Amino acid sequence: MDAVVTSRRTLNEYTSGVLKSDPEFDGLEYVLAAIADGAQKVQAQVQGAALAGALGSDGQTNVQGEVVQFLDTYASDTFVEVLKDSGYVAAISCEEIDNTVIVGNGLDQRFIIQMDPLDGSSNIDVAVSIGSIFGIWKRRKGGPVTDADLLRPGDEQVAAVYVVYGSSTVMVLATEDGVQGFTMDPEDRDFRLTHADIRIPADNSVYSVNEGNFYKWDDATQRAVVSLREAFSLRYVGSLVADFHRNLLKGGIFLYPGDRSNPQGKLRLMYEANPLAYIAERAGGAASSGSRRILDIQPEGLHQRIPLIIGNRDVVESTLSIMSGVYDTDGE
Ligand code: AHM
Ligand code: MG
Repeated sequence: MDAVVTSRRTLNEYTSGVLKSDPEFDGLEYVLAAIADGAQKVQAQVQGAALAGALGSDGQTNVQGEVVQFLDTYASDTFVEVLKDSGYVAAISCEEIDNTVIVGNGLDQRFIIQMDPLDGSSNIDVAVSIGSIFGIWKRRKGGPVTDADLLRPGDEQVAAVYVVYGSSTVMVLATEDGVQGFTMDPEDRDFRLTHADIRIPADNSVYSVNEGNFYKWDDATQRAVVSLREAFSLRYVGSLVADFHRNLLKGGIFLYPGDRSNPQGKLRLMYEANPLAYIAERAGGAASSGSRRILDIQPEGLHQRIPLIIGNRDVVESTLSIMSGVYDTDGE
């Protein structure tokens, strides 16, 4: 058993083997190593939070007006620190921070990170899977980081990552080289390649949506969800990363549509929809806002919300056709 585990490639072995051959990715391996380091720290904190009395909130709210949990702040501070220390990051935008953290404009600082450091906040206190999400863009050449560097479509990402802290801790990385999943080894805490070249299985079996919002949706969205009900089983964790991860590995569609009170839905374009859309497309899936392919959308604000329909391409397309939406097949 041990021999099998330790023979699996570590994240560092994978990134130094694959990314080093392409100058486009110079330094990205250090950014990914920093994310892995931060994830190890956050995972340890999440596991021990109740024992350390670190569950719950001090009552503060973030830029979205949502209550910030102690672990949200810990995760945000941890990832900002490790990403700064990597030496390759110019700027970090984050769900929990109003304004972008500008790290520096050095020659090596060529990446911009948009992150949700701890996704699924409402599940923190009840031992249900949560996660972290990262979109990675390259800084434009020369000069300080500007809004034009930060507000760029998801199509310009060079990589995207999420980590799910569940019954195991898994880091999923998408680059032009495809989608790879690394599981944290409980012995030495290294991430090892366990899910190579992930493709969303053709057999869709699951739909994931907050059915409690049903009567807030417009008629077309209701019709689309009724049609999914008739065909598939409902699975909804309420942590985007956990719902997305299950559907990526097993086949499925996830929806967070707009509704009467929140026409743009709940999820954020830059650090929730864009990274997961990038991963979904590289795994053969699709992601739409209902009217646009997610990766085509020109962002207007760092914290803007967007409806999200993501998963198996054919089911996303058939769902959109009932919602009268489109998925522009410019994607993969
Ligand atoms: P968060 O980033 O503050 O944790 O909020 C996002 C979460 C997602 O993980 C999840 O998909 C969604 O909110 C669930 O919302 P709801 O409880 O409305 O179904
Ligand atoms: Mg989130």
